[in-house]
Amino acid sequence: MVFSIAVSEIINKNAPVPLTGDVEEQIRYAASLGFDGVEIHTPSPEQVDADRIRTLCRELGIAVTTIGTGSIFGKFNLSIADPDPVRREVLYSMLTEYVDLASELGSKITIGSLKGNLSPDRDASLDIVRGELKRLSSYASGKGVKILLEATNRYENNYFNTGDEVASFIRSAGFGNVGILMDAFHMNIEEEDPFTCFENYGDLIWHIHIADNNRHFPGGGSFDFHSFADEIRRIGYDGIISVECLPYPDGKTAAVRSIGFMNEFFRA
Ligand code: LER
Ligand code: MN
Repeated sequence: MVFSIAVSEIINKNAPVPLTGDVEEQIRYAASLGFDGVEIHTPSPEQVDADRIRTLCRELGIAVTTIGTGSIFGKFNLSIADPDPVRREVLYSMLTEYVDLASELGSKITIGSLKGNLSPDRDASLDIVRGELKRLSSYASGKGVKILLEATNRYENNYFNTGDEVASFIRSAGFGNVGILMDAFHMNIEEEDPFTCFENYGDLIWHIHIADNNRHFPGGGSFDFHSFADEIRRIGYDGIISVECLPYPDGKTAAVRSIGFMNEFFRA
């Protein structure tokens, strides 16, 4: 199992990123706590110094597990479901920069909040989403990069709210380099049974986010992580589990409490 945590240069106590500020400093801190990986959330991939980050991560023995794109949804209100082709073109060119960075860092990219919302003609809107993901996945494939498509709750996005929905979409579109990102916080809202739902698409789960039901560090709320850990073991998942929680009561405390919890619940 690879234990990872979200880091970002953007300091925002309302965003579910525990370690914020200077990214290199946050990576050092994550490594010092025993994390095996970090996911980097950034609105400006072109400003991330890939050589420095790669060298630092190699020195510390820590991986970059994925690059989060959600902050461009927040900053520019762009999404892969945008009905305006000109805005989608702008977004596509930004996303190719994320893919380039991921390729240099040996990581994946996440499409979560960036899904946006389908318009009332859901079928036509889904065709747009399929088309955008098709060209992005083919660009990413040429760079050896995989894409994580996240199931997020209905209050953030009006489609792909459950793992089943994301799995059927990926399978029917036939994307080879797109997998599912499941997030315990969203699952607790959307899944009929968050402790058995992995059964049908375990092979497609390439990344897991954890936070408690209140989006505090795992163990800081009432989500049943015992049953969740059992489910993860039952499907034989041995991949990345990444903390994406609020910096509550502060980011460092959230990170310390998270790694302690993960060692107790998820180390085999
Ligand atoms: C948003 O709620 C989320 O979970 C992020 O991983 C999406 O980018
Ligand atoms: Mn998430």
